[in-house]
This record gives sequence, structure tokens and C-alpha cells, in this order.
Amino acid sequence: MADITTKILYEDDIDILGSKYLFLKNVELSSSAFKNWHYINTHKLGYKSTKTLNVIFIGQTGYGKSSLINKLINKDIFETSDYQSCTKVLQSADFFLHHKMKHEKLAYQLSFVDLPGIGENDKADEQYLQWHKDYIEEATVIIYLFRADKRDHSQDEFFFNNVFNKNNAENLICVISQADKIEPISRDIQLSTTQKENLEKKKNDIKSKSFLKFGEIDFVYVSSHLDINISELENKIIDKIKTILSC
Ligand SMILES: Nc1nc2c(ncn2[C@@H]2O[C@H](COP(=O)(O)OP(=O)(O)OP(=O)(O)O)[C@@H](O)[C@H]2O)c(=O)[nH]1
Ligand SMILES: [Mg+2]
Repeated sequence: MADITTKILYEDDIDILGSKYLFLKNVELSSSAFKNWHYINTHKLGYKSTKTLNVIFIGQTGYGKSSLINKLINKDIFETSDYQSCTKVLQSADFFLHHKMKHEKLAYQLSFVDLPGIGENDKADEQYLQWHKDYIEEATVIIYLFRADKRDHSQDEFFFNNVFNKNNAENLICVISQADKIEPISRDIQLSTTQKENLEKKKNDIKSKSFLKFGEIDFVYVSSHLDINISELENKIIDKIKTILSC
């Protein structure tokens, strides 16, 4: 297994995410849904190890992963860029489930993990692929981003055929990001009826791709800039976590 390391950008109590997440305060800590998560250096707060429910974000560079996490956690901590690939290391925002009950340098937490964008350059070597596979294995929820204004799915096809383990399909949520960029683009703060229709068509088109033919997949379109469907995505993430915790 490749070394799983990450840089912590933010840590706080789960309370900060609002009441929707409070059920996590009562979860069974012995659940197998918790995975061990490793850090390069000692954890900022001195924890030796962590057990984590990981929500990971995967998608091509510039598709809006970092922007989307910022929106979901309601904090601008992940750097974003208009013009160059931005996220170069693995980074996370960690929310402690049982801050006061911590014991023996072990923390339990929910992590939003931002993976570096795929397709930045030719990283398709064995180690890189293995590294992505390992993250997917450790993830509680996998958010995979498509983009509203892009039609080339060759990277997605490669990812789903070679990197994604279809046994993890129940953990997967597919997102069409930057929904406001679907044609016909306007400067309105809401999507037009035609844009919504085109997003539905786009969703059905992607769903029908042969590389996604492995079961019923959760799909949602979002716009981080216009705050569209962010709480729908949040609800889907919470539903997945609840399902996986109750297994
Ligand atoms: N119009 C619009 N632009 C967006 C939206 N989400 C992100 N962007 C812009 O898209 C660009 C890329 O966003 P990032 O969040 O940096 O993308 P990323 O997937 O993290 O990119 P890497 O870190 O390179 O993998 C930035 O300029 C964002 O402001 C959106 O919903 N609508
Ligand atoms: Mg990024």
C-alpha cells in the first residue's frame, strides 16, 4: 500500500459544520467505517494517529474541487486558481467527532480531502495510479467531478476503467460542477430554464457512458459560485455516511 499522507489545512470540532452533522457525535467508534489516516509529520494537535471518515474529491484540474469543499465547509481555506493547476499536495480539513473524549493520542474525525487534480500532466505511472486507488479504498464517500462546460470524457473513462474500484460504487457521488457555465450562459444569479434542461441532458448523457455502467449512481449538478445545489450535495454526503455507518 502506498504511503498515505496529507497536509492538514484546518481542524475544528464537528459542531462548526452545523446541526446536520451532529449525529456523528453519537456514532459507534468501533465502526469499521473508520479508516486509519496517516500524516507525514506529527499531527498538529499531537495525535499519533487518527481514525477517519474521509470524504474525498476527485476530478480533473480546474473542475472546482477546492472551491466546492470551501463551499461545503463554509470556509475559504483551500486555495483555488483561475489560470493554473493549483492543488499540488493532498490536503484536508478535519472535524473532530469526539474532541473531549480523545484518548491515547487517537483522534476520531470527519475529513474533507482535496486530491490534486488529475490530468495536469502525464502522471499515469503505476505509482500515481496506485496512490489514487489507495485513497479510494480508504474513502467513506467519493465525490467525482465532471464539469458542465466540458465534453471530452477520455480522462473520466480512463479513471473509471483503470483506477476506480467498482466495488466502491455505493460510496460514489458524481457531481457536474460549475453548472452556471452550461450554455446558454448568462450573468443571472440563477440558472435559466434552458440551462436546467441542458444540465439534465448532460447528466443523462454522462450516465449513459459505458464507463459508468456499473449500477445506479448518485448524480447532482452544483455551482459553487452561485450556491446552487450545495445543500443537496451535503445531504447526499450525509446519507452516504449514515448508510455506511449502519452497515
Ligand atoms: N463559474 C464558476 N467558476 C467556478 C466554480 N467553481 C470553481 N470555479 C472556478 O474554477 C477555477 C478552478 O477552481 P478550483 O477550485 O481551483 O479547481 P480544482 O479542481 O481545485 O483545481 P486543481 O487544484 O488544479 O485540481 C477557479 O477560478 C474557480 O473560481 C463554479 O461553480 N462556477
Ligand atoms: Mg484544487
